[in-house]
Amino acid sequence: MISSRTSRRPWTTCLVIDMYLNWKKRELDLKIVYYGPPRSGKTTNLEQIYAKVGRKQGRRLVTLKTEGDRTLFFDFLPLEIGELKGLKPRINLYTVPGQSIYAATRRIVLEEVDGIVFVADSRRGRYYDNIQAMKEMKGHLRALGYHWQDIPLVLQFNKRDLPGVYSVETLRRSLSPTENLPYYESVAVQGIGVTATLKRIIALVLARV
Ligand SMILES: Nc1nc2c(ncn2[C@@H]2O[C@H](COP(=O)(O)OP(=O)(O)O)[C@@H](O)[C@H]2O)c(=O)[nH]1
Ligand SMILES: [Mg+2]
Repeated sequence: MISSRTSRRPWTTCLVIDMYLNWKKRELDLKIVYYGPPRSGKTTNLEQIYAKVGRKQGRRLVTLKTEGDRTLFFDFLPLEIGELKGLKPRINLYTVPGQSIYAATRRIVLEEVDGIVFVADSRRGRYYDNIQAMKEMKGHLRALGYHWQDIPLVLQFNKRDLPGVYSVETLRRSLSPTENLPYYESVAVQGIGVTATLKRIIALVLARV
């Protein structure tokens, strides 16, 4: 199914996508996707998590970047967390590539998702990019047969260190006008808010399991 959807891509692309997305589903093998507009800080979140936890666990952060340091395909970081009822949950973190030409890739990365962190860019001028990315994400989930309301979703308002950013309330209202989604402020480059966001999405995902 994945191959036919990507059949117009080079075979190497198909191979890489198949390799990660057809990862043998084990019990409590959970998939969390970091979604959001281009350059909002999704890859930076994974880099910070890798530095804090992943490296200690002997994990590898797989990032596939183009020359301009932009995410190509996706980033991938598997993590293990403590035992839960005798099982060792494995949390697979993914990011989507932000650039508009990769919409099809973003949909593929969302397949079999268990939880989503939506990384919004707090900067002025990025208001509609955030909203557009949220709209696109819901469209992809619908196309994949999900009710997006059924999937745990945490908002992260990133780049709070920059001057003249939108207020938290403005961002919250634009991205979650009625649903009261949990949200965190963050400065991903400094690691601020990254762990809190991750812990919350893991808790929500495990609560559903
Ligand atoms: N000032 C500031 N820059 C950030 C922050 N988070 C990420 N960045 C920068 O924003 C750019 C895009 O980040 P990246 O993680 O590649 O975005 P992605 O496209 O969502 O994966 C990079 O230059 C990061 O260093 C933040 O909290 N504050
Ligand atoms: Mg990226």
